[in-house]
Amino acid sequence: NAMLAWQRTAFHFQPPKNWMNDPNGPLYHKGWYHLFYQWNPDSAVWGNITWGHAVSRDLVHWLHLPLAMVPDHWYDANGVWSGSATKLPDGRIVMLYTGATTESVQVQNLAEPADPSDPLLREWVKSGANPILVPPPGIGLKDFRDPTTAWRVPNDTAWRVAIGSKDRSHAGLALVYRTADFVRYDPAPALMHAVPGTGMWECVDFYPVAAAAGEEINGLETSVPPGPGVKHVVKASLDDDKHDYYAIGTYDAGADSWTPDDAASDVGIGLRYDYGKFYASKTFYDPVLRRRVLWGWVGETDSERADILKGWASVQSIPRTVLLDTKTGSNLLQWPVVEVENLRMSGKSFAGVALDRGSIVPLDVGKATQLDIEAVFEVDAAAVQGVTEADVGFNCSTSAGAAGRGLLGPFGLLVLADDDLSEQTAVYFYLAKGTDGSLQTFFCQDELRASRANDLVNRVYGSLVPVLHGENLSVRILVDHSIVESFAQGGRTCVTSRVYPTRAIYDSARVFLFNNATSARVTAKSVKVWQLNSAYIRPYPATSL
Ligand code: DQQ
Repeated sequence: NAMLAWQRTAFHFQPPKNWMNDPNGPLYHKGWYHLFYQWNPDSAVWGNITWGHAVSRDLVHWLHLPLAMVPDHWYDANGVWSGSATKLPDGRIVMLYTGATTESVQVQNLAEPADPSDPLLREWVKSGANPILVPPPGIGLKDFRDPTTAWRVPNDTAWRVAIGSKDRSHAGLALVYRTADFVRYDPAPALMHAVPGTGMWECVDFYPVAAAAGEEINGLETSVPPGPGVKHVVKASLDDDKHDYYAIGTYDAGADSWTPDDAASDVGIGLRYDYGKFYASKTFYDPVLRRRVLWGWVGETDSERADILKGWASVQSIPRTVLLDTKTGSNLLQWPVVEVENLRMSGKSFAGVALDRGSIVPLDVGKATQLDIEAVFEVDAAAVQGVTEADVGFNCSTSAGAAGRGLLGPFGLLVLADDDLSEQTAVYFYLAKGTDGSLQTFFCQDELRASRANDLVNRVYGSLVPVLHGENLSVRILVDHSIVESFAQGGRTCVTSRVYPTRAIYDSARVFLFNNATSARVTAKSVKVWQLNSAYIRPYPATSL
């Protein structure tokens, strides 16, 4: 079926077939980026979880390798679940992961490469000491999973590892353990952090970000200690609502505890990495380009039946660099890794496109199924001034989407649209204005008209995006067949959608600018649209390495 075949992505990472979920153990080793992932060898739905493995020179082109780990011991018989890699200073590579035992108890296990001198790290050996950690008293046997990358603190030789859980009152939490040898572990005296009401924390991540002027452009290695110019991020994947939440705060290395800068936007109740489909993410430090790179699992929003028909489910997000936004101080910046730009082929530029109220302008960009778009918008200041109140209390997800008309929004782009707009995915800004003159900018992505198929969960996703004085509104959009990944204001707010058009496919896909505001005139100051080449994602064995 040509429609289903079209949905396969061209430059997002995918296994050759079947079900994939969380990214696991990303690391850099001897010239290669390694990605492991939760994979079902048998079908396009979750189950029989093993670790798939692939390597890349540039985080864009991939070579699939043999499975790294399969459920072959009592302590992981029900699944080799998520985990993280740690590179020790002596070159040793330690992989910690969760095993679901024969009784479905969640335990932590240790594995290491059979031959660390193999740049491809093809063979993994599970420790004879497994399991190296079992659920502690007071923690449910099925609420103890997904060890982080380990880190060290000053004046102590022991490594630290965090593990996600929840308590009996439904608080989500991160536990910390200390270990000298990765075999024996002691619980830290206190929790790293807990947030009432947030439920099970899956795939906790913990890492430093640079906060000092001049330093903020680089990522930090995981063991960089707290101090002036360093902040620490805690991320949890909330099992209750399947979103990845982060908060920025301060790590107390003596107590192994962490405190958010702003308690009102704590982990699980505040900011998300992505307001769309993006879950169970994990970062790693890339020593070559001195950056922290984020991977996230982007699942399907079509039916299980459709997944079985097409024979696969899920992609990984484009790897994103993560930095602290030192201009706002209150959020991270996520941006596609720079190597993605090497896929850019022919580009088209448009400048000063006037978007009057209620207008739709087609952009002649040629083929429009694999695109990289950068657009900058300016809203007519007089129009904003002239409005006393507009859409106070606006919310992307409860709004009517791009079809709704407000005084100062929506305006932006339609991608994966067909000529008569019977299908379209809208990526847009929407301004709200209070009677006190305050402006709020929302960044939304509307899937409601993305497809005429009827087996889909389509939503309007999005959130507030900080816009500082004097800034234009800017967006970067990656379109890759069935995924639209969008980054507003340099990556302050991100939204990822899976979409399944039935008409806006192959040569029928188009791009439009639109402005559906009733009061604001908008100018698309600059729009650049590149065709993106397909990445090589080759099966193993490859003829050329
Ligand atoms: N996926 C894994 C778990 C993790 C969950 C199992 C998050 O380790 O908590 O496939 O998607």
